[in-house]
Amino acid sequence: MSYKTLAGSLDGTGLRIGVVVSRFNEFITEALQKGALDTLRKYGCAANDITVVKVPGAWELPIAAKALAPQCDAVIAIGAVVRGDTPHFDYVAAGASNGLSNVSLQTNVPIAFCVLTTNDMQQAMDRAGGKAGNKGSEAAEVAIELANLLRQLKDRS
Ligand code: INI
Repeated sequence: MSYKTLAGSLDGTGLRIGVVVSRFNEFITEALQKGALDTLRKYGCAANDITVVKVPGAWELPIAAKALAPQCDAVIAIGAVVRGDTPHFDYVAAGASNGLSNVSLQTNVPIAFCVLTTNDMQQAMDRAGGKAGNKGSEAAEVAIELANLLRQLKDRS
């Protein structure tokens, strides 16, 4: 018995990728953005097929991703939400994650979730090019893989 198995490749050629980036905790999000853009280029995405959109904070990522998604094969959403002394963290983190999930399902455009939600700044730095790698780079790989997978799935229907 042989099964048809579908999986997206890491070939970025011809893919249009949107990168939505929050400015809050900018030194973290800039490092994540650099990781994402370097990896997109490494896998063959053309510079003029990549659109970077800046928003003030992680809360604003979903609305910008929703406007950008129809023009893209995949979107990468980048933010850094760092826990403080009040429950604000929980509202911003939940709004960003639920909102981005909803946008992806509503638009059928994959959104790679690169919103760090950390207890402190050190944990964020560790994940933005520090000892835990660069989550922006990982998100770029996910965006390319999912864009190619969704193309295959759409071609079958
Ligand atoms: N936005 C973030 O991206 N990260 C945070 O850690 C953060 N904190 O802690 O407040 C944050 N707040 C701003 C929020 O995203 C909105 O921009 C703001 O509430 C205006 O809508």
